[in-house]
Amino acid sequence: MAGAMATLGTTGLAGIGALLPVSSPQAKKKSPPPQALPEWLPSPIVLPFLEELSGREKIPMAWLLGQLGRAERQDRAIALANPPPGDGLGPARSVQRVIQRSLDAQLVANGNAYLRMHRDAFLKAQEEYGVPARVIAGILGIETRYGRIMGSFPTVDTLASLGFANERRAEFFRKELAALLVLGRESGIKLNDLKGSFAGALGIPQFMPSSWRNYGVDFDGNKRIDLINSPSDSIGSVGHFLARHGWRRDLPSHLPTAMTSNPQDRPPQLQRVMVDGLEAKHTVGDLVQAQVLDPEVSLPRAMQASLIALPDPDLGELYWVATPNFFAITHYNRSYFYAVSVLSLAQAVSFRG
Ligand SMILES: [Ca+2]
Repeated sequence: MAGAMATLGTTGLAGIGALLPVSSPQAKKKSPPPQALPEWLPSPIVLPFLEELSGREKIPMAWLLGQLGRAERQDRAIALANPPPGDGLGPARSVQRVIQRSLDAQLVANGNAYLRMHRDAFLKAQEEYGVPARVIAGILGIETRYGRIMGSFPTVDTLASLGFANERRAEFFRKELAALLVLGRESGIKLNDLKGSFAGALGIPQFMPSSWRNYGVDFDGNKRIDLINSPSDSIGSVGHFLARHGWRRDLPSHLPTAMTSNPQDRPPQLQRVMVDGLEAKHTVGDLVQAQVLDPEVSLPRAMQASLIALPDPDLGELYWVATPNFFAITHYNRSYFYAVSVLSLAQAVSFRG
């Protein structure tokens, strides 16, 4: 992915080149922006979409067409967004393996170095948002290995492909394409230079365009939100995102239990305090009553918490008590295993490591 990095590294957000006549000698050679859609995009659907966006956000149609006019259909992104059933969820689906992968020595070493290098931004995010530095470091490590792997899919082309040449979650990707176009218009970021994941996620924290607009913060004080080149902005934005998705200062994210079971033989008292969704629906008091938590546990009885099951082929299921902070991470990526990865890495990294 080094090639992708090199491209992204030169994607400065400084200019407002998208809005003004460009003056660099290289740019002068470029043909004028296209005023029509590429053939593969279905005009009867895309034109009304752009017209609606143009009216709602007061963006000239010509500018929007200019952004999409050279888009190429991203068949690989479409394939990756439509995995065959069961793909990746087969026998390899093991929480112990997920934890082990997150504790990769190189990843942990990179995390420690990143924490030290950007110490001030991490401490500021911790102070402002109440999210521990190591949790933010856990997210950035799992997402992009600290900015090393940010994706090589051209973002405009990718979101247009997933929104208009693909069925699964097309509505979601159309909204993200709209958010990207608005982001480009209001920030001056050159959209056609942007590269990211096969799903359109961008930058060091892999924010979708709507998250960039809603939760991105300027944390290094240069008046621009730059999640591609600025580690500080990325660190602050992750803290802000988690705080806005229910992270609570000074509370634990989870408590592993020592219990395991075969999924078919789940004890009924566990079943009563368990969830399989993305929010806690019980309290610490309920979990004490169900004998999942020790009565001596030093957590407020009224605090929200639920039990979650984490599949493991060797042990059946492992059970963790998950608090709203655990679930805040699942809003970043809707998967228990994702949150487990982040929290495992978070526990392994430190400023002193
Ligand atoms: Ca900034």
